[in-house]
Amino acid sequence: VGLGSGAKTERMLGLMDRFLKNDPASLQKDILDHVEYTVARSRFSFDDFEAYQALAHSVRDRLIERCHDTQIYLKMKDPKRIYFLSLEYLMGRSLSNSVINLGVRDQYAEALSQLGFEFEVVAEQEGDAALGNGGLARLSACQMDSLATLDYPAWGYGLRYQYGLFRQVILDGYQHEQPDYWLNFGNPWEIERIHVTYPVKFYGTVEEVDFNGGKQKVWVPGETVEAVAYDNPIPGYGTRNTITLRLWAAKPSDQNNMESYNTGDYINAVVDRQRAETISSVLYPDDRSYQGKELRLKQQYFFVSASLQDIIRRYKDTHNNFDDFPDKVALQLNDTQPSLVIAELMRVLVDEENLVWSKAWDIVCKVFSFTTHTVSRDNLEKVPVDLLGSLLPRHLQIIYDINFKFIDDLKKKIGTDYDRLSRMSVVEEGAVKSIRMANLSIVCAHTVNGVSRVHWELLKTRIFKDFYELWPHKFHYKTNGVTQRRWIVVSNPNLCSLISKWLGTEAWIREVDLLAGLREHAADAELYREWKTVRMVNKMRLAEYIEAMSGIKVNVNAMFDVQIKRIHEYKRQFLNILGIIHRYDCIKNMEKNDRRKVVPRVCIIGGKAAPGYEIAKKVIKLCHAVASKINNDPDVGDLLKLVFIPDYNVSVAELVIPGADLSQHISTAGHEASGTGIMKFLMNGCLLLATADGSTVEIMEELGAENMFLFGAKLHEVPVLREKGQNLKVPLQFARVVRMVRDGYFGFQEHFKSLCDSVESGNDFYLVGYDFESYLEAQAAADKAFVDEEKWCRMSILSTAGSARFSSDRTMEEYAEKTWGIKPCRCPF
Ligand code: CRA
Repeated sequence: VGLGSGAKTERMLGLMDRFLKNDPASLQKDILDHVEYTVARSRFSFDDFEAYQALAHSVRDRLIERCHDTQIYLKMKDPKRIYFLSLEYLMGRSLSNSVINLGVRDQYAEALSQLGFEFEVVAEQEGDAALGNGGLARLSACQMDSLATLDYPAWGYGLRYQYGLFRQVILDGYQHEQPDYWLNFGNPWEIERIHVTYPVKFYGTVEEVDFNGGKQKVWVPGETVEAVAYDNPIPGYGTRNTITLRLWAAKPSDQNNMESYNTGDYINAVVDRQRAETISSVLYPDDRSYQGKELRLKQQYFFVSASLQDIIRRYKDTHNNFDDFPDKVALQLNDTQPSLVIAELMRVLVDEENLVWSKAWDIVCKVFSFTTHTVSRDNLEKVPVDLLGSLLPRHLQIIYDINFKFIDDLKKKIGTDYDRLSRMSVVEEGAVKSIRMANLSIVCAHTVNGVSRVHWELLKTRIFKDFYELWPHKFHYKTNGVTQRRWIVVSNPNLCSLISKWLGTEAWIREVDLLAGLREHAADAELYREWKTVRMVNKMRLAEYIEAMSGIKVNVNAMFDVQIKRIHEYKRQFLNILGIIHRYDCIKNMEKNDRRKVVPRVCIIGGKAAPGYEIAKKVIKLCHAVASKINNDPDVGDLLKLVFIPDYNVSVAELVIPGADLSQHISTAGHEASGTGIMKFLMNGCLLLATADGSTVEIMEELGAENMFLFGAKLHEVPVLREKGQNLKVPLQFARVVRMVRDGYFGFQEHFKSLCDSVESGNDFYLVGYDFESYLEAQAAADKAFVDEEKWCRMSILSTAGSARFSSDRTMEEYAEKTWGIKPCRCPF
């Protein structure tokens, strides 16, 4: 495409009127065309789901148009691009987000209404795209939205799993996992690119061949699988820029065992080919630990190899050597899951492009940046050498070579401190010899980012202390953020209008710092009135959902107290439930008259437990056991309800968060690298009950501690308290509520035994007992604030006003400027 010259640009602009039109009449015609020709239903008779499909295809047309324009423009400008590599993305639904970012929400709503459909009802037909587990995966999705909105030349790469994160079904209070075959009814948000495919190779041997008078290592692979691209357009808000999230699916390759077709075993040959597809079939459902599993390693390499081939192909479109590669390409490793790409890029440069090792290594070290999301060494990813050696023999050699040179240099710097050398080595000796993927990433990346300031401190002083002392300049942090487009504009439209009204502009949707302007109105009685109305409408919507889902009728005037996130011991849902038991116990033991003073609460808990995580599953069961006791106790009535929301996912979050009064982020200090759920609640004016962990510390600085309910052991106290173990003083109320569970007050005595054991003194690693007292105090402070409606409302407004810093727009700007060295490139058409 030879744009650039004046005449051609002119011609291009002349084609403007060829763009799809966005007035309601044109949209209506588009929708009906898609009903008839894409969905293949009569335009005189179609239901909500078919309306959704047609609508989605009509939006898709617009996305494709913008995607093409963006790519054409970027190709012309050839700026440095950021390639974001992540094995997980939690996109949720796309319809509402897309039409809002395209600026055509109201036009579509009108077009639909003339056809007799309601936009909200149609949008509800969409299922979630859940190609990820939790925080890390939703963070990737938020960051893609920000990259598009801020006009950065970015690509996301990932895997197109056929089965996303399992669906959680609760039977008798126990979690059961059901496969999420999300592609069953087609996926209008993706574009299959059958011409964008790459072979990905596995197994085989490494041979030495003569080359240029010397020896050259050559990998002779044993199996080839084809990677096919599926493009998911990500539209920016207030810009024509639409970037691409390219996900790879595995297909059998024609390069495989052609000869077996001649051996007569035709059926088995076909079945064999189909096995290739299993590589991209299923997402691993654990969000913190990775065991050395061959399929997972295959997924990682498959994704990395296809992405890199694509990136290099694009680079080579305009360059004929690798000299400018670091000036044109930034590669971002989202945790260690894509880290094999380091060895893969070395292999391509040295074995295929014939660069000398030192030149290749120089390039590799300039292009990679690495973000770690982990706080504990135990959770760092390791790959057994045997496994890697059999699947990717050449890569193992390359990693050994990288390590050999690294250790050699290191010895020159630190001498023969063998303990330190062995801690820092990329190769871990031991019962199972393994590759430490984090060490590999740090050795090669020019920048290592943490995800909050506290996390950065932990990286420097604990997890990667040795590396920090060697290369202090590499270590930084970019506090996580979430996108206000999804978490206010899409999920809380009433609050969105209210904010725009009081700020006198919608500009905050792109320039999020403007939100701070709400502070000026934090004492305005009129704003209080409107703010409360919006919040009440959201609570009513949530109450309806709760009733439809569980049959429980809740009092909308009660405080809605929410904890939704993955179930983990360190996130301490157990502490929350024990607090609820304490509240219940207090109500039971009160005189009837005193009960009038109790602040009514609806406690809402939701989240999935990893399928093999027994103790987390017991927490879910306990929640149900306690709920069935409390919710059916006439002494308690509306004063206390406990609701478990099943199958927590992005679209459930969009409903629950705007309706929450109080939200809990109560991990033991030092365990949450950042936490991003808290930022969504903050944006929606929900008050926070939290420990000083992860990004909460920065939120506290922004809001002032007086506008939150903080409690619990501080980061530096935790190790000291753990030391004390058995001798740690635990409050009496704590012993009492644990005993109630232990003695079978809620039934299932045997089942809950190990759960109770896990918080017994001497055993209580997560300090549930120690923090219980200050937790109850924080809860009491929340009760007190809630009855002072004005105070609560002011704190709520200040929460939204203080949330600007926790937008992923800020995070992406920091990355662009400080880590990737990229600039916005805005499509002018
Ligand atoms: N589980 C951290 O635990 C953090 C997100 C995103 C996590 C969270 O505290 O907010 O990443 N870590 O940075 C992770 O996935 C592999 O490690 C998470 O989501």
